[in-house]
Amino acid sequence: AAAELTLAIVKPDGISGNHTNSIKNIILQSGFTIHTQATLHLHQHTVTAFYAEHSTKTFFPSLVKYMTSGPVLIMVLEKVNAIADWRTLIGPTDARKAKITHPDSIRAMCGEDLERNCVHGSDSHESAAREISFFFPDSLSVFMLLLSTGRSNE
Ligand code: YYY
Ligand code: MG
Repeated sequence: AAAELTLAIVKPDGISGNHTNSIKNIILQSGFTIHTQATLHLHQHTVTAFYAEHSTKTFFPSLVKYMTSGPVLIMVLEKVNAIADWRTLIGPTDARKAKITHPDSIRAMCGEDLERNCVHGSDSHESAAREISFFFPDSLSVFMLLLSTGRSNE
């Protein structure tokens, strides 16, 4: 099987709570390689564009405030089945529920609740392609990998 790319983000509470190293250890121990990474303090316009699918939801203003409250670590992860496997590792969206149903997940480990859930993961091939090119539009190697898995136009 071909390697696949997905987008992971350590959100502001993950960085400020000093969870970055443990998250990176889990990533590497689970067989992913960190293909690209960048630490950014996101602007509200960037968060609005990234989370466009949620822009009409009632939680959106609060989500934007949270995601702009401090720096985030954005990573492109590479592995066979990276997209689904990273979603499994991070666990359910609601970190409070994750602590009960998926205690070994990353969101159970470092998240707090439905909003402050510590990490992001692309939810599909289509989202991964969109989200990776959103943050790394100029990366030729990312483009080649997306192409090689035949998903550049999804
Ligand atoms: O993909 P995932 O992050 O697990 O959840 P989404 O449903 O895509 O929501 C994106 C983001 O929005 C979520 O990580 C926290 C926040 N959020 C929220 O604050 N309140 C909700 N009711 C749903 C989502
Ligand atoms: Mg999502």
